[in-house]
Amino acid sequence: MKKALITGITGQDGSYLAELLLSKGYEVHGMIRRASTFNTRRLDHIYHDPHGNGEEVHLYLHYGDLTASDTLLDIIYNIRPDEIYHLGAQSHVRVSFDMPEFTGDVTGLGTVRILEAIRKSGVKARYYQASSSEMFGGAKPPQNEQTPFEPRSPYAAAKLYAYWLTRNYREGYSIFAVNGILFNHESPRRGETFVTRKITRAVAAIMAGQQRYLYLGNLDSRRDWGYAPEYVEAMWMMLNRDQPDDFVIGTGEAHTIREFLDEAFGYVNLDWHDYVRIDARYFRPTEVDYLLADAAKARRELGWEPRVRFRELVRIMVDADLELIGLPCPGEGKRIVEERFGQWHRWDQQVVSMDNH
Ligand code: NAP
Ligand code: F7E
Repeated sequence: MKKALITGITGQDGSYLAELLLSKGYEVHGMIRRASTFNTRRLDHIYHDPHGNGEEVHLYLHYGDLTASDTLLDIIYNIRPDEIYHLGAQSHVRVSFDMPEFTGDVTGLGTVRILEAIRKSGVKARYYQASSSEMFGGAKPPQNEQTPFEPRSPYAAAKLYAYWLTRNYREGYSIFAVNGILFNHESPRRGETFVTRKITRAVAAIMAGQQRYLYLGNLDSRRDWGYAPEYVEAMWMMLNRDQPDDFVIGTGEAHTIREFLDEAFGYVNLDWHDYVRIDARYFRPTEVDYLLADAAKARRELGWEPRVRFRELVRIMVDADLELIGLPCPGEGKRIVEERFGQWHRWDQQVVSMDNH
């Protein structure tokens, strides 16, 4: 049985990746942060208490933190994983302007702490680095593996540091280390303060009569949005090939926030102009205007191809948020997930928070 370690297992991608690896027969270990409240709501449906009811246990959780090298070394040395998926990060771009030093510590230095733990422990683990399209920043679209980086936020700069460290440890220490340069990917499990989820939650709350207005920032930026469960498959593919290499992953289709609003509100026959207000606090000191993936290399060398397109993604997310709030949903998104992925994932554990970055 192969063993995998996932940092950031409590996040959107971590939870989907844990499900994928369990379905492939892996023993999965996840690093979680100690918090005063539960932070495992995205995992509760796959976690079994080791003292429990005789169910087989293949998912184990360990306390650790990306700012504490001792925990990283302990976990890696003791588990001796075959594959490490490093997904943990302070991942919010707007927040990285409020907390640039912290973001550098967690998102940038956290990576070198893990790479050093691999090197010093002598564990022969393959390593996946969650690199980001944000690293392209101001570079002209479409962006691919050859596009020069132009980071425009503390988050992007921290990810770029981690990107180069990953390449350096691959070249200098022969570690099987790869960068997955993933464009935005979303789902019903997306953090509530990223723009897509903020919009689909608001659609549901407005329909339920619980919210009057939705406050947003810049509506003109363009993003290449895909469906997160498909992106974690690409992560696994990158670690399960003969040679380590870096790959861009995205749909090749970009839309503005306005277009997202059109689709999400239009799906339930609302006009977003009646509900959306602009609040300057959501603007960023420097914006990334246009991200569009050229994922031809992934298509060619990994055989990876996205199946869920923009319109379908929006419908999946709106259906899920309507159900979460207790309303009937039109059901087109739900049907797509059931037909193509076999199950309508559980998100009913999700807390509806008032935080609004
Ligand atoms: P996410 O939902 O924000 O999850 C981030 C994870 O990192 C959470 O599990 C979080 O734990 C953990 N974490 C944060 N600070 C930590 C620390 N100091 N020590 C240990 N763990 C810590 O992010 P995501 O959307 O799943 O993205 C996964 C990774 O891919 C991130 O590195 C992100 O930057 C990168 N990425 C994401 C996208 C995207 O569109 N989603 C695109 C490109 C790259 P808590 O639950 O305790 O907060
Ligand atoms: O913003 C605009 C905002 O925060 C998208 C992370 O997963 O993807 C994500 O970063 C766009 C930006 O995602 C609001 O200005 C307008 O232009 O959803 P977002 P992001 O910044 O693209 C990359 C690939 C990552 O790696 C990151 O980890 O939407 N926008 N109004 C808004 N954004 C937010 N959050 N909130 C607003 O009210």
